[in-house]
Amino acid sequence: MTIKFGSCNLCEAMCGLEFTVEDNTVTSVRGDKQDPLSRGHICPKAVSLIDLHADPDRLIKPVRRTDSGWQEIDWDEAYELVAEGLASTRKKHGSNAVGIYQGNPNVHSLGAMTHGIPFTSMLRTKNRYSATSLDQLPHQLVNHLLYGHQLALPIPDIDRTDFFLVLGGNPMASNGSMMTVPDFANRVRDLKARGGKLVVIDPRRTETADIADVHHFVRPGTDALLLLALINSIVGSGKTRTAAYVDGEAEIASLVADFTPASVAPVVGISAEDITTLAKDFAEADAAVAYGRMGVSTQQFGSVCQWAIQVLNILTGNLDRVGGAMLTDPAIDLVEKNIVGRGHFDKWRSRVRDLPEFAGEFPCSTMVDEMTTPGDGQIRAMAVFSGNPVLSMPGGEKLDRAFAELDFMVSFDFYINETSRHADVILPPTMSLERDHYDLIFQTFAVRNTAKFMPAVLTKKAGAKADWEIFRDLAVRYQAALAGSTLGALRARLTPKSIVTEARLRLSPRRTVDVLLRNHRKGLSVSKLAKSPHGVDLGPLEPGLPRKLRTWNKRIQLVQDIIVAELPALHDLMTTTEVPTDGQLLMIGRRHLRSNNSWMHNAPRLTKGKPRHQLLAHPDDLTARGIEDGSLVAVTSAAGAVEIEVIATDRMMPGVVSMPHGFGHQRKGVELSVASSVVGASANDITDPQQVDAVSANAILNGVPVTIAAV
Ligand SMILES: Nc1nc2c(c(=O)[nH]1)N[C@H]1C(S)=C(S)[C@@H](COP(=O)(O)OP(=O)(O)OC[C@H]3O[C@@H](n4cnc5c(=O)[nH]c(N)nc54)[C@H](O)[C@@H]3O)O[C@H]1N2
Ligand SMILES: Nc1nc2c(c(=O)[nH]1)N[C@H]1C(S)=C(S)[C@@H](COP(=O)(O)OP(=O)(O)OC[C@H]3O[C@@H](n4cnc5c(=O)[nH]c(N)nc54)[C@H](O)[C@@H]3O)O[C@H]1N2
Ligand code: SF4
Ligand SMILES: [Mo]
Repeated sequence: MTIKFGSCNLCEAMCGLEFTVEDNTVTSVRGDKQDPLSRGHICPKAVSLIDLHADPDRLIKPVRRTDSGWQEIDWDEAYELVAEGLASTRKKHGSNAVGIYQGNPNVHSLGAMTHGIPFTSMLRTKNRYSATSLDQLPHQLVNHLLYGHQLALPIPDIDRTDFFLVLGGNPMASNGSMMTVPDFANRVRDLKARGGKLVVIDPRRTETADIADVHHFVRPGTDALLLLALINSIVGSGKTRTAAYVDGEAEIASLVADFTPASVAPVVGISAEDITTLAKDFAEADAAVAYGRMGVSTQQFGSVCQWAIQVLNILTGNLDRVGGAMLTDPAIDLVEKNIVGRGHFDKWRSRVRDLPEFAGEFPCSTMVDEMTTPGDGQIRAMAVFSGNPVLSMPGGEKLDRAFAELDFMVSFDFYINETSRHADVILPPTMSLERDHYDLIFQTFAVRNTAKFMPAVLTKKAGAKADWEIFRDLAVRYQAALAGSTLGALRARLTPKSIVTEARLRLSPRRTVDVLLRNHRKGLSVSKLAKSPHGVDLGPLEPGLPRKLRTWNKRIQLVQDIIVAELPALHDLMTTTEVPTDGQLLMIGRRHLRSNNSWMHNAPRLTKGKPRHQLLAHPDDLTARGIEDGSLVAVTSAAGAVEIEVIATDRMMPGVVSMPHGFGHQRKGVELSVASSVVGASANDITDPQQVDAVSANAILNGVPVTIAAV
């Protein structure tokens, strides 16, 4: 028996873990009390890693779909099929005929970051999609506009703030997002102990609202009005503390002039008095910080919301201030070292709906259009990297059919899920405990600077491959298939760029991390980190502006044309008297501590107990429709309909219903033995791909108008 230390990579919290290992099997998982960031915090998902590693449904070797079912094949055959499938589509129909989707777990795998990115760049397709546009695209766009880099996201200094305003986030269930904050509950306890306040704005009284000092219901999709009114109130009080490197405060004052607390109150659902008090408390706190997540990102005015949150922090002097929001100083600094590009917006547009790209990706809400609309550039083959678009993207049902029509499809996944069931070949990488890990992405968003390298805890099973090995080996076959020649002939034709790509692919993730660490002023290396298995503490967040700005003139321009262009629409929203109309309700999403997006529903530890995929509704809304608590209802939107059990609860704002995503597993050919308690229905069969954030084209997953009726 040995004890090993590492990190959890399932969500953004990066909790330090302590593993007991016997016979190359993890027998227990505990929180690592000595981890400088998570301090022993852990959630039930980390323990379920034991279930996932032992799961007989998990793929170890590649499988191929045949008329008589799935057939296990060896890696060489799988590589040949995939290289040929991707290359022949490209040769026949052009490079844009191959689409790619990079799902959420991509950013949680070191190998996918170091090797998946160079591999996908070899495909040279404009049809790139990722979970970004189902999620934090508005954050990245706003970072790009205000701070000059898509990942330059100021992080709430939760450990030193006096006033924490959370809009549309539920860190008690999600453990924080675009803010890596393990141990959230204790950090809030400490905040209160030093006299600070937590205020939550959410249409559901969430687990986070339960520990807040103040919770306000807000009508879904109207937060932009609330935020503009807060800015209006603060500007009006003359209590701004704007830094010298910020331009545009006077213009902002005139732009928000109409959006007074009194004029937005009826639509937002919060009284003018409460809005004014909130503005005053925020502006007068020594250090305050506003933070907004999924609920204010994946909604109609997602980009305006994320912009207004930054403006609120900036005008109150809380940007770049201890206890406010600051840019991080990770040991591998993706922003400062330009390891990730600064991003670009609307340099080209999508073929069917003319929607803007961001950082080379099109919005997910139009992926199904690009797959199903005939013409030059139509997607005819797809490569899906750790994702499940059929359950995760709006228009899931249509996508399900579209995947079935492709000429070729490959999934990189260790499960046969609702999406990968359509693949011709599935390439399964090893799972998290079988590979080295360093968190390249979430160190950038953490509330404290730390660094940790986790060597693989388990030896991979015979015949298994890590994701980086798959990308490395497949890249060679793909180049060969594209050149239509032998490996030798191909090598003779290598360009300098492809030589660099190939060199990057040959370097293991561990070596890549070592090079990146040594390249930074903190003077760390993998071998130095190996001596600190609990991780290294690099200290609290520190102010660093304007030095850290990546804008061309090292200044922040508050007034952004593409945001200002949305103000008339917000004006219309403000003057609407009925939201929504015709007895409609607004549907929002929900996350649970024991569930993770569309997967982990086969881990016995997580799925035991009560089901939690139901629709939540206010009792009055059910009574008004003659619907009984616990009964089956039909939920219908402009995009489709599903049937699901409903639970009455006064934790919902009247007029709002909540349904989690990632359920609806009962599909033919899905070899995922999920517990019946988590079957449910897919929320994305009723979210509408036609409705997007007008600025960024991010998906709208919250505030979807629906009707409900007894079945
Ligand atoms: N209605 C609605 N829809 C939503 C959301 C919502 O709130 N409401 N949330 C959106 C958000 S924020 C996100 S991020 C997306 C997430 O949606 P997706 O991007 O589709 O990601 P997951 O559902 O996490 O997909 C997980 C798949 O990756 C596989 N996987 C896990 N780890 C690895 C690995 O290391 N390597 C490989 N190759 N595969 C792996 C799993 O087996 C599983 O099949 O959903 C979005 N969809
Ligand atoms: N246990 C668990 N943890 C996770 C995940 C998971 O699936 N399970 N997923 C991970 C991923 S991929 C992500 S992106 C993060 C997401 O992290 P969070 O954003 O913190 O998680 P959500 O539960 O989606 O929280 C969104 C909140 O917004 C509220 N909301 C909905 N509409 C509106 C609105 O119009 N206005 C306001 N103000 N609020 C609204 C919802 O009620 C909900 O409480 O969580 C990550 N962590
Ligand atoms: S909170 Fe996230 S990182 Fe921490 S143990 Fe749970 S799943 Fe893992
Ligand atoms: Mo996400």
